[in-house]
Amino acid sequence: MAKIVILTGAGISAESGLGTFRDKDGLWTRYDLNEVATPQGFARNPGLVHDFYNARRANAAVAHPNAAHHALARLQAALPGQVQIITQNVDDLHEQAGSTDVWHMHGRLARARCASCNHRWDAPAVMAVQHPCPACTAPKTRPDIVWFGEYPFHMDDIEQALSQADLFVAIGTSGNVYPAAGFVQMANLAGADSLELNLEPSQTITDFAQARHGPASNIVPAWVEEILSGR
Ligand code: BJW
Repeated sequence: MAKIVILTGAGISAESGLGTFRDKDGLWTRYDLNEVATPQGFARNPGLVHDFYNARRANAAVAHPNAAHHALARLQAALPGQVQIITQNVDDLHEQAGSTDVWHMHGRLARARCASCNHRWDAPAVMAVQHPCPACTAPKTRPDIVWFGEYPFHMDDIEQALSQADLFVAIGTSGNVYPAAGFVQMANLAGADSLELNLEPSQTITDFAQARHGPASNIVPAWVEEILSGR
């Protein structure tokens, strides 16, 4: 049974109104990533980091999946057990579209974590560091997000899926951030075919066997239709 491993990034959610990081007007042009997306930044100013993620949680709460998220959910439903979605995104638009078993390698806005005992729980709309952990009561609440210098989630499962992939597809990701940017090389080493679907050529374009460029809401449904019609 053919295995398709799909990596998504901020570009797939751009047409749902959620900002990307490195495009013109992207989040990193307005915020200093060292202050809002590192453990050191959180230690220096947890209030600033919570403000950043509380605002992103509020934006994500009113966002809806677009045609690209729906197309991937359709592909998963049509090929049960053959399509694994790995996302770098912290929104839940894949799940809202009906995808199941999505690996959020950089965490989720919808979850909170205790920086003291690692307990996790559903995030309230507005979080603050002082909120006591439901398990150990420490006032060390943080977003359940993977920041720079931290180890991404699901890496063992991801490495195994890539080693068994027949096709690796990266959608809406600039290829700037590791380890995700290295997945195409891991899939290539495993003998998989590879396809980039992005607005423009990414940093890792030369590692892909094939590429199509344009808005995700156009090129992803078109690709899914081709797969499902056997073309
Ligand atoms: C569209 C579109 C449309 C627009 N349609 N497309 C030196 C060398 C190599 C590595 C390192 C290094 N120094 C440090 C590192 C490691 C570091 C890293 O990679 N740094 C780089 C900046 C160099 N990585 C880490 O620290 C990671 N941990 C780690 O490495 O642990 C050790 C380890 C080693 C080996 C194995 C395993 C582990 C952790 C990284 C954590 C990233 N965190 C962030 C923020 C938290 C989440 C959040 O707040 O949301 O995650 S950073 C940010 O970038 C976010 C994203 O998930 C991530 C990737 O961004 P993405 O999705 O690619 O978005 P953009 O904006 O970059 O690109 C969007 C693309 O979409 C563009 O190409 C557009 O063209 C396109 N697009 N509209 C289709 N409509």
